[in-house]
Amino acid sequence: MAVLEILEFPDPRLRTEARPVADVNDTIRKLIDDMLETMYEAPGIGLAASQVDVHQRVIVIDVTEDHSDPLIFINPEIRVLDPELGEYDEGCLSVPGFYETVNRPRQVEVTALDRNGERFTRVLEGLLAICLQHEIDHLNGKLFVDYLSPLKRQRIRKKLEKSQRRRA
Ligand code: QAP
Ligand code: CO
Repeated sequence: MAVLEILEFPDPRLRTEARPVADVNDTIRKLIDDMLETMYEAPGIGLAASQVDVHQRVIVIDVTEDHSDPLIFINPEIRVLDPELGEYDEGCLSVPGFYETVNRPRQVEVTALDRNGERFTRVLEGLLAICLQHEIDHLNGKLFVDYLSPLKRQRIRKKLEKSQRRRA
């Protein structure tokens, strides 16, 4: 297993639309294991392959404190079950240090493939529902900062560019 480099906003590669996985094989399973290790090491609760510069539709999520419930979603499709929007203070490993309120549907049904390529369907609510929608946005080249005002987004971009220059 390996810890992968996480792309940071405003890296243009985060805007790439990810392609569906054609075959859930050992290469994809290795990617999943590396993504889980990368997410746990960060630490974070969700990671999309786009964030590690792999533009395939793969997401890992674990909202438990003890890393006991890793969830894998390959080629996820969601359907909104409860269109009522809930507010959540979201963060992102690609936007380190910034948390802002985003509104999203509270309850969704997801159909996806698991790490064996088996299709499953699950109803998600609470943080899991929010996190899955956030990660699917990544697969579509979208970031939570896109929901903020242009002024807020610009401020975040300037601060992150500055810290990226300091590290370079
Ligand atoms: C997405 O985000 C998410 O700023 C997952 O300095 C987050 O794991 C969806 C993280 C909240 C819904 C609600 C962020 C770690 C982790 C940071 C994460 C940071 C270090 C973010
Ligand atoms: Co994110």
